[in-house]
Amino acid sequence: TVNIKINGYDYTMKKGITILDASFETLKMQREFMQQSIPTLYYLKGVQDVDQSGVCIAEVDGEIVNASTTRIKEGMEIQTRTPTVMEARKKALAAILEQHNKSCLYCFRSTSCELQDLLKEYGFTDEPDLPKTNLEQLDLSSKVLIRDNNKCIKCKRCINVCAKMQAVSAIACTGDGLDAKIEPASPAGLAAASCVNCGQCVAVCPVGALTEKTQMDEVKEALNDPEKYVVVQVAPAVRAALGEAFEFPIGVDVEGRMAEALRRLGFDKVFDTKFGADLTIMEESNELIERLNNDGELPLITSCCPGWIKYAEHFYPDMLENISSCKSPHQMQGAIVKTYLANQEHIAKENIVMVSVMPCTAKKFEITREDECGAGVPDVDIVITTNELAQMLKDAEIQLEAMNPNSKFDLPLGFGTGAAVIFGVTGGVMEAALRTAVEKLTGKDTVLEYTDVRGMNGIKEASVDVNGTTVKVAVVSGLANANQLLTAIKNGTADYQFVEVMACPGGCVNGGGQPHQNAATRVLNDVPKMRGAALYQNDAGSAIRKSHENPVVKEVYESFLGEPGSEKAHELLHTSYQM
Ligand code: HC1
Ligand code: SF4
Repeated sequence: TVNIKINGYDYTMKKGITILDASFETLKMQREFMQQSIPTLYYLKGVQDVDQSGVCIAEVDGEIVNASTTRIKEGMEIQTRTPTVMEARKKALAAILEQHNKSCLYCFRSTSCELQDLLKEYGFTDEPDLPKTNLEQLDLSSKVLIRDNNKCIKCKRCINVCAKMQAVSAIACTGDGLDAKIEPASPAGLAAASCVNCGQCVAVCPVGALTEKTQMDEVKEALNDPEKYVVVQVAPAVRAALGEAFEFPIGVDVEGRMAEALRRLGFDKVFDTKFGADLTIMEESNELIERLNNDGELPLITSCCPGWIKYAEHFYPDMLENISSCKSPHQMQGAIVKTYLANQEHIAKENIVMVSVMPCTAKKFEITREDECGAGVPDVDIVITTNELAQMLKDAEIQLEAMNPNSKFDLPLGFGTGAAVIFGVTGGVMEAALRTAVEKLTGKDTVLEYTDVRGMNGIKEASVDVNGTTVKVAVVSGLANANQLLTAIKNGTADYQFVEVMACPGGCVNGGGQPHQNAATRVLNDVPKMRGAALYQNDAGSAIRKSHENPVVKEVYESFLGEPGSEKAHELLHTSYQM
């Protein structure tokens, strides 16, 4: 350890860490109970270590140093807010601002923008705010994302997350500093650069340079159309994060409040994607059992993540046979709404507008895929992200805090089990599938909690005993981890019967459409883990925790679908992939 002083206070810190790390340590100790005293703009834990923005600085022995690259030494006296430091930060911010298109009033990231926060803190006003000239064209090539170089501050977080965590490299960079040019890897734009729409770049962007293509207006239009019967469903992971946009602490489950809020927005039916997830488990466990019993293609790989599906189609076309043919839960749910529910309620399927609220940007792409129209009309018509829902609620002056925490989803298709809610966190689909598949294979009541597949590790494995035979399973999240595991499977160095893949590190809870948390918050909290814990708690508190025990699922099979894997189930609930 070494002894240092920060702003006159004594600390003993681990040798070799940076000044920035040391300042985060003081925050953890709560000695500096103000805010983070060294700001960051480029730095992001696990994504971007070096912060060259010019704001991440401190004064040591009368000299200004970069806090993200300078390491602490015995006896070092660090000042983080001297007039010289503050002036230098202001200059750096002014240089960034000069290049930035200041359209804050209508920017989707207004109020969750790391640059805007700093500008406010450092006393910038609107007065010298001249419109930016030489505006660059937006990259609108993607179906789901918008890249706006006019707002880019060249932090390179998107490049790192896309290359290192997702093994995609759809965004590239030439040049240095504020003159750097951040561009898609293909001149034809992001969509042509093999982007898989995962939105991890959106999640880490400190400003509004990368955002989802919003569809809030389409939802409002449908709600205002008296001819339309507008149904909404909400993904598991949304309830674990929506609260953050309304000042709830991280990891608070707002399921009930959210159901009431959606009703107030005017939807005709408010459903939970949990129902679709239970249905997915019925179909997918049936597929697993068939493949195990009939020497089918193994490992079976899960199919509910559309970022992963696009990645597989592009990078592993020879493994598409391994991927389950099951549609993802919200697509299955849409197909059931437009058939079973349409019959029950005597509504023409063409008049139903199915809206999904998802933590995910790739879901916006998924609904446009071929073979996602079980009833001859799209299963799902519109996808909005958690962030878009938060915005819509704010626009309608619906306060989540004021909603009833015990409000319920509508029946019948708003009912789901504990197995379904953990879909939203890495390992959850596997655990839910095992709860059903092992019981079906052994005919015995099985364990409920498969703890080996829980936790935030990027690659997890477990062995399950089924009638004396060992079934080996693996769970990966983050596409770079998926890439590693699939390479091992292809090379024959790994051998599994069942694999879960989620594109986003930590699973859907960490999706590209979830509320933004700034760099300091991400250092102090394991955000995906805290959101995941809320889902495990939701499962533990559920009366029914196995998908095959969902009474509504049973009813829908009995009166409508027949058996899992039936012809009707295939027509409505399964899909295909393209090389
Ligand atoms: Fe997911 Fe899924 S869990 S994909 O991660 O299978 O988005 O939450 O809705 O469809 O249920 C996302 C989450 C979500 C689907 C389910
Ligand atoms: Fe890369 Fe995902 Fe962003 Fe596409 S959406 S550019 S794949 S990080």
